[in-house]
Amino acid sequence: MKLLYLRSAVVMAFLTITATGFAQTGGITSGAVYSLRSKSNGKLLDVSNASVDNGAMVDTWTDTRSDAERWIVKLISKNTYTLTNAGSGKLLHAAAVPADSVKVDQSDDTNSDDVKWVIKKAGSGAYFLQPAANPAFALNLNAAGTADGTKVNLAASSNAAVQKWVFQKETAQEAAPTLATAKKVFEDWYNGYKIEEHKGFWDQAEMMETVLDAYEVTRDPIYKARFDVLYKNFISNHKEDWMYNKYNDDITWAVLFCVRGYLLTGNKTYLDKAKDQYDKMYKRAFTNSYGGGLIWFETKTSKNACIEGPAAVAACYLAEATGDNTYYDKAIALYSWSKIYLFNPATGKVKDNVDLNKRTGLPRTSNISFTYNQGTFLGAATMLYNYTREATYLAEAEKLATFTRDTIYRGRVMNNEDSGGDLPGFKGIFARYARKYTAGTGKTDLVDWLYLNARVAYNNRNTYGIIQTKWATRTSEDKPVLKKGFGPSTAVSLLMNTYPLKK
Ligand code: 7K2
Repeated sequence: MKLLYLRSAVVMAFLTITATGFAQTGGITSGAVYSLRSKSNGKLLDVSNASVDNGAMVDTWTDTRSDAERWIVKLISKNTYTLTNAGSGKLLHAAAVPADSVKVDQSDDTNSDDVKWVIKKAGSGAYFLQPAANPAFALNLNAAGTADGTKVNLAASSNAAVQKWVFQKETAQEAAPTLATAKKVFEDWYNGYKIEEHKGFWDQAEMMETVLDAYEVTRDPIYKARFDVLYKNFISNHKEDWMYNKYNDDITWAVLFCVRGYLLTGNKTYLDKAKDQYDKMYKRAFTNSYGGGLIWFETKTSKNACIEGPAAVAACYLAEATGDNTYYDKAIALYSWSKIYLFNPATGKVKDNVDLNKRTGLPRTSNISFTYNQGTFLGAATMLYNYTREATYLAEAEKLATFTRDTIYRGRVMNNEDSGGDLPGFKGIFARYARKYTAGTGKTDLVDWLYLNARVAYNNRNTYGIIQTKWATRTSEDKPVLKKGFGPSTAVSLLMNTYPLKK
């Protein structure tokens, strides 16, 4: 009797019997959220690039507090668990019958052994994870790599550090996008890149619009105060009259922060500046070549979507701010002219520019599309719909939105426009007008996709809280390069402009 009692006491000390009746591995709580730190390189088990796709690889990465590095561990049968990634909702998965070097990725729940792992104590608070199909193998850090992004795979079970994982219980996090996460990425970007010290023109104008977005959606006076500082800096860097700048689009981007600044704060200085600079820009930029529209750069012949779109939006805002409906007339004229050369209302595609073909002397439209042009035309269609209530504008807005989502990105996370000085900032402009469209028309067709983008982008932040412009690619741990705040501003715009949207 005594022996039996003792033996079961020993057994009880090693096994905890759960509600389901299965023996759990000591120290692991079923249903809890964990990070798994490699005993070999000190980094956390992670879904590569915070992907939500089946088949995405699993690697190890610096702890950035990303949900891609958090796993919900659930007891399935004796000492056997599934590990569900908190970011993607997918399960840690052996990609083939266990053997040396078999890949480990994530997958939907297959209900089979390929998503089940036997968790065994490895001493000193660490554990081994063996694929349920064959415990002769174990989850293994590939080639003892030390860099961020080192993959994991399967290898013959051993006692090596590359197979030992320290389970650390974590508190569940708020999933982006929320007010709190949007404010947090805003602060990390704004302070990390010292936005108030930037001297640029159009990139600074668009970052100032991001500050206005933050004020518009949160009404937190901190953003208004910052905008006032940024406005003063802009004037001190670029003076009161910007006509020395030959880029008509530059003037127009700056007019946008002025007129929106007025509409949001009531400061008349901003409206006066917007009107003065818009009128001067329009006067010099409007020509009858190709039947209308605005010249992009003084002395050149091309008419570009990056001037027609913002100029149509700015005219709508100016009409709103002044009550002068002749600005709406301008917006309608620019928008209608663009439908001939730049924007195909049947597909929703905005092409970049029209210019003279030097050989034939005929106008030729480029075929390339960028998100910022999709965005400003989406904004113009939305604002003209709200002014005229004509169904055509609404239908065209919907085309512009769904072309961007379905044809350019196939419903996936926006992960391009990263080269050069201008392209990295384009997507933030799209996100701004995606909110305007959703809030202004009640159409919800972008909401799920924007949420997907925001969630993945947030989970790809680095330890500085910075999210680079390729939202579906993990941001490296490099310290912010102070001059390059434009690309990282796009995710700030994305989170700020997305969190208020509801389906
Ligand atoms: O060619 C234009 C435009 O049509 C095209 O979409 C982009 C991207 O490049 C330029 S627009 C970028 C300008 C914005 N304003 C300030 C200028 O310094 C900058 O070239 O290829």
